[in-house]
Amino acid sequence: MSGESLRTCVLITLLGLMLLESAHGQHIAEEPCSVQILVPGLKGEIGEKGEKGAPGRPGRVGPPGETGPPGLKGQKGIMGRYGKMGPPGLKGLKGDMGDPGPKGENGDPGLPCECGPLRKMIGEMDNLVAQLTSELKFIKKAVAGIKETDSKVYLLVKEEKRYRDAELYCQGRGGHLAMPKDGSANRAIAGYVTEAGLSRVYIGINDLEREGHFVYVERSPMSTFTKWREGEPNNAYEDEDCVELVSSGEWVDVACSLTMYFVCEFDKDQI
Ligand SMILES: [Ca+2]
Ligand SMILES: [Ca+2]
Repeated sequence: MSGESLRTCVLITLLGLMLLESAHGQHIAEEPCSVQILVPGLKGEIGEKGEKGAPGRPGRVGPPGETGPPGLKGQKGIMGRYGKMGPPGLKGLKGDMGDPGPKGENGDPGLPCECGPLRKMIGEMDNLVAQLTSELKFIKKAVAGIKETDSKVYLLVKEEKRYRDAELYCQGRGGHLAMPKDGSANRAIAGYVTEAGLSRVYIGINDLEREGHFVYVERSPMSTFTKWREGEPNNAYEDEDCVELVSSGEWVDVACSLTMYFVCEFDKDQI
């Protein structure tokens, strides 16, 4: 647009505005003028309703819906294939023994027997078995193992016997009834008796040969060590020539015919 026509346009526009002020609502004559008018015009009347627009874009994906009520149970499926073979089961209980079979035929006649040596061997074996049985019985009756000092081994025998039989029993195993010759030996024997829950046992002291003259069961004279309970030995009823040791370790003279448990002693050198 040239400067001339711009000027014309502005002039026309200004003229139009003046006309607008004098005659409101009057249509302004159209002019071939493309210059934008910066001053806003008055609000026009409401136009007619336009045509329906094109459909909008699809909305965003909504959140997952809640779980619905369970539907009806479907029909049973067809049977599956056979499974693999399982591991072998546990061994069953042993069955009853069967009936005895028929008797076999007689064997060939044997060679003549040289029975003398065999009988001798069997006899020796019988003796050995008897000896072992006796040893086993002895061990079973010995209470709670053994007790020992530096030179002696003590064995408590839980079998009630009279004094003489008890000494014979100990002698049969290479020992004697226990002869406590000092405080430590006496304490060892007393402790043994207490641990076994017993109250009294025979020990190897007596005055069988000469009343009031006590000696060890091996006939050796008494050492200086004694452990008489107060008031003992008293030779009650003039019939107490044997000695028991009570759990406190004290000695009491008693009748030799009493039966009670006893303690044997063995020299360590001779075991
Ligand atoms: Ca006496
Ligand atoms: Ca007495």
